[in-house]
Amino acid sequence: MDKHFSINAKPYEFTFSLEKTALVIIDMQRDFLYPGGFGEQLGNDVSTTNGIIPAVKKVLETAREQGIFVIHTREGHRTDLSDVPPSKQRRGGNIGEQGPMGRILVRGEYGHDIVDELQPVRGEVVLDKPGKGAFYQTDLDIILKNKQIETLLVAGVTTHVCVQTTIREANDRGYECLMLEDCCAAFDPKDHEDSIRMINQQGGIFGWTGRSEDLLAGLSREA
Ligand code: TIU
Repeated sequence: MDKHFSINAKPYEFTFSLEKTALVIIDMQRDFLYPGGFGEQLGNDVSTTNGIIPAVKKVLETAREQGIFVIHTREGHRTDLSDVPPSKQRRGGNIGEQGPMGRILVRGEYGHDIVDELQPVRGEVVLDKPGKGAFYQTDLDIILKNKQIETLLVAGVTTHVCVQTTIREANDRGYECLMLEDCCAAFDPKDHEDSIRMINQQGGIFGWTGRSEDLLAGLSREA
């Protein structure tokens, strides 16, 4: 029997069915979270992004216990960089260059993989994406359709880049999204706060935003 839940969120209560929901964890890769990676090479302070790891871990563990379908995404490219648009190569950081954790944002490199704390387990989808949005040039939409998923719980980094782009793409495709505020981060907290407002404004123009403690509390009481 499917279970339904209702949790406190903005702009109003967020209701969802367990069977039709996926947890999508965006780009929790060493390159964005650990010192020496892509994020830091772009001139950012990674303490803001890696600070969310414990909150994301708690939600991931709860999702596993509850049987919520889990998808992890990774931003990155082929080793020959043939899938990097010239514009991204020019303006997208040092893609392909050697860093302390391997070649920046290249698949198979240590820095490209998901942080130790959030490593996927058997049965979870790992989705490699070349762009910021998780739907662009990936099979995410067909995976969600095959699983009859209608609702996405979204965590990850960075809020204003890959998280927002993915939520906007999902919203246009008819999915209901709850962005987990304390499970997302941007290098600059202002970008994070502005993103929350952009998502839940105008009656939820792109979806809902809420906190993981409300999600976890909601999951312990069926609606
Ligand atoms: N995952 C993701 O957000 N990719 C980025 O490039 N983010 C930046 O903030 N640069």
